[in-house]
Amino acid sequence: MKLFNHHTPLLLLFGCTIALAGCSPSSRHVDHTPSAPSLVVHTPSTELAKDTLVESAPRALNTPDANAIDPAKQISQPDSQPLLENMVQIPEGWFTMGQEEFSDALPKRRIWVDCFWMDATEVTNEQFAHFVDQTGYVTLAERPIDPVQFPNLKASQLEPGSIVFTPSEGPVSLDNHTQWWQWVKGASWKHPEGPKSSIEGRERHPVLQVAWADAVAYATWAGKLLPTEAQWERAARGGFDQKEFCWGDDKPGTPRWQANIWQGSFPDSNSRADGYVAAAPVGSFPSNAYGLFDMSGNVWEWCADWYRPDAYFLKELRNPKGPDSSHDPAEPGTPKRVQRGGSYLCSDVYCRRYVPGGRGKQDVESATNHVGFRCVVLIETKHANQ
Ligand SMILES: [Ca+2]
Repeated sequence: MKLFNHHTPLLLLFGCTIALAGCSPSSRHVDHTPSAPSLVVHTPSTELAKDTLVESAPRALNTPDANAIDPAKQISQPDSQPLLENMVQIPEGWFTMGQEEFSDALPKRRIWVDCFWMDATEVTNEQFAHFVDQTGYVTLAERPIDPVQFPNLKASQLEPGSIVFTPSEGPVSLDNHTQWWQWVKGASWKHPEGPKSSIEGRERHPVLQVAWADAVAYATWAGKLLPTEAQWERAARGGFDQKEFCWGDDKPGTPRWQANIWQGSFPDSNSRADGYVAAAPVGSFPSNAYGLFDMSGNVWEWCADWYRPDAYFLKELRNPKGPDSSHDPAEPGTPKRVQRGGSYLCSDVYCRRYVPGGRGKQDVESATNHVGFRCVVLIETKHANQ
């Protein structure tokens, strides 16, 4: 999904126009779990850690040194939680990746994904707060804008902030995101809707207002990775190969709501038929067949892959990691990573991409209050008697 990025307030301030697109507006299983396996954990690769620095740091608007976390802590693991706690093992196997209704999710291909573990839920505010407490990490949305890059801005215009969904007062055309997205000074993961909001009492809600680099920083600290797009879709489908939804073929709400999405008139009136107007506490809806919660709706989830609309033409069919670089014809030159799963703003009226094959794209510097993430761990299983 493409919305705004950390530069957006500046563009708006100067009256520039930017192209806004978005949310489509944008097995057979082999049980690989031997008895009494020993787990060899693949710690985050140096390649990914470097990638974060190379691709994201130059675009950060503050002074990188002021926000760098201790490298020693980046590769350490949380001090009290076993690595695989609250994670689900996803069996190795082939699955059909892609979905006909989205041009950037074609051609459909048979893809092999090795066994891996995935967080059962999206990363919560409580978990992210622990990470911040341990590392002192400062998210992109909390960082002031670099006056060196924007020397003509007044001091008040350099203050940090982020993008917040703001319902319109009435029905509007769906071709202009600025009617429901606003830059809010002081919005951050601690204040997802702006400085007057807080995460108190929302400890079990997914963390919001995190840019791609923020998600990678958390994952690296936790000894985990962001999922590849193939891992994410393999997990989301829960073994229902080529089904429309993560849970099979039943339409949402028939007979029950299996995901936190939007009901009513978008973006002005949410009927709350599924019980939630905004993000719900993780695990509020039924899990899929693999035991994963909120793989559809609630919040978009960052993936590791660069976004390209032609990514599915790549020849790699086993554990694909996606293209080497980003390209979005709608906004050339803006580096974007893939997001998956859709959010509480998705529906069949606007943004159908809450289905398992739907792809999202977003500027790596963007943070909003409907984007979060979850992590994976790669393992090798060895029989105890081997
Ligand atoms: Ca909802």
